[in-house]
Amino acid sequence: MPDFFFHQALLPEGWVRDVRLRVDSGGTITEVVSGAAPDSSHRLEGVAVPGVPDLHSHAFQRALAGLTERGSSKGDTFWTWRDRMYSFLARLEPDDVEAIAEQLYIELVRHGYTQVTEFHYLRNDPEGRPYADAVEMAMRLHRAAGRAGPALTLLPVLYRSSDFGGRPPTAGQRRFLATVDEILTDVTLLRNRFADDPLRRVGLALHSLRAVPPRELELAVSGMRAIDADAPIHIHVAEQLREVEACVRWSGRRPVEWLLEHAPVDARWCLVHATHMTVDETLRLAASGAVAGLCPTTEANLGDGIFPLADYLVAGGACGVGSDANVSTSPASELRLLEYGQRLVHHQRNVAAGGTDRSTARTLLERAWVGGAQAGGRHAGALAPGRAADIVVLDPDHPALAGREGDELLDSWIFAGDETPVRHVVVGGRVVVRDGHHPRREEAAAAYRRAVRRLR
Ligand code: NGQ
Ligand code: ZN
Repeated sequence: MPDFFFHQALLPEGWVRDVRLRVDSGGTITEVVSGAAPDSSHRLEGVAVPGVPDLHSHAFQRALAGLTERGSSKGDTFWTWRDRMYSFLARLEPDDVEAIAEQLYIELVRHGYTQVTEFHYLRNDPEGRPYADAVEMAMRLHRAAGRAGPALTLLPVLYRSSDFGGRPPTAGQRRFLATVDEILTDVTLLRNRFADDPLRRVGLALHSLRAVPPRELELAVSGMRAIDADAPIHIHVAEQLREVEACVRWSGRRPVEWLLEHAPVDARWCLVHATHMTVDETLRLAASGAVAGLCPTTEANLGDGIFPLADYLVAGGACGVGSDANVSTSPASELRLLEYGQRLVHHQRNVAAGGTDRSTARTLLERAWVGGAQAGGRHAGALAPGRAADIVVLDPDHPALAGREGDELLDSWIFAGDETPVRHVVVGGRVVVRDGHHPRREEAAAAYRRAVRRLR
């Protein structure tokens, strides 16, 4: 790998000038020198900051974006959206998923995401039978990411029931179903196939407390730990009020409360959404060390509610952002809406800043860098030795960033417009986007158009 040279960079100690980064053949930063001479290093013009991890994606849902925005006489909810999503996915074939995912991942990297964690539950064929290769669909995501460039963490998803109390799955859920043993076998298969690939990581997801009964949750978690003690474990939790109410009826506990009492939740876990929490749950989740996986544009799109970010940050909780249903593909949109939700609720400004004269975008990005990397099980999130060389190079000449210095660059990236001022993107030491251009952009878009037209 070449050395990289940047005129300005954000290191853990702060903003510095003339930085040379040395990267080994596995894509890990080995040395960071500031005040360096450019010498023979590969110069990427602009301002280097860590790449943003996307901690929660369902790639196939990208192709549904925009098709669920019509009112209906019954009133639209998360649950009617979900019915629509089920009928959309019923026809998806592996080729479609690969085309959709490549287009999505290119958009994600162009906007500054360098790693994607796929909460992957579209496992079986349209009749609900496993593919000849049980991890066929996961391999399609892997191939799409191989061409588009982001690092990829794959989370095979355990999905067993349609609701609390082990209610049988519905016909619309047959593509998601597998036993604990089958899912753990998927995990092992994928781990073996990716053993030598520093851009791949495998963990486990439990779809939700609705979809995974307690005994199977326990078996899956202990099985995953026996395979890989450090692997990330994710779960959707407390996203919708109806889900919270059903959980209380079933167990006498709220979902986050139940999970914290019954599962070994710690820093290797990511609780996706966790929208509806009492103050007590908020503090306990923060203390657990788990990452709250926040997906503000999807949560807004689906009418979920607003995460109690202010209390959670004061309590020192870890969090990061995910693109989830992929109605938006930019980390700036997620972080901006995360902060704006708080402003609207609290009638204040700069809620996430966390102190006098602190930059809101810097605080939000630092959480997303650290929490996202933690949730993705990737040693990344900072320009420092031992971390993956996942780098976003901002364009200081972009009108949105012109005349900005230091943290103002970050505040302007997140809060000053809809265009992305990302110039170059590096993943694991490889330049994936150069001067805003992705080499696969046209070809991937053509394949994507063919897929979505076929699916209409
Ligand atoms: C999903 N999406 O698995 O794609 C879910 C909806 C469900 C979000 N939670 C399905 N945003 O929760 O049952
Ligand atoms: Zn989700």
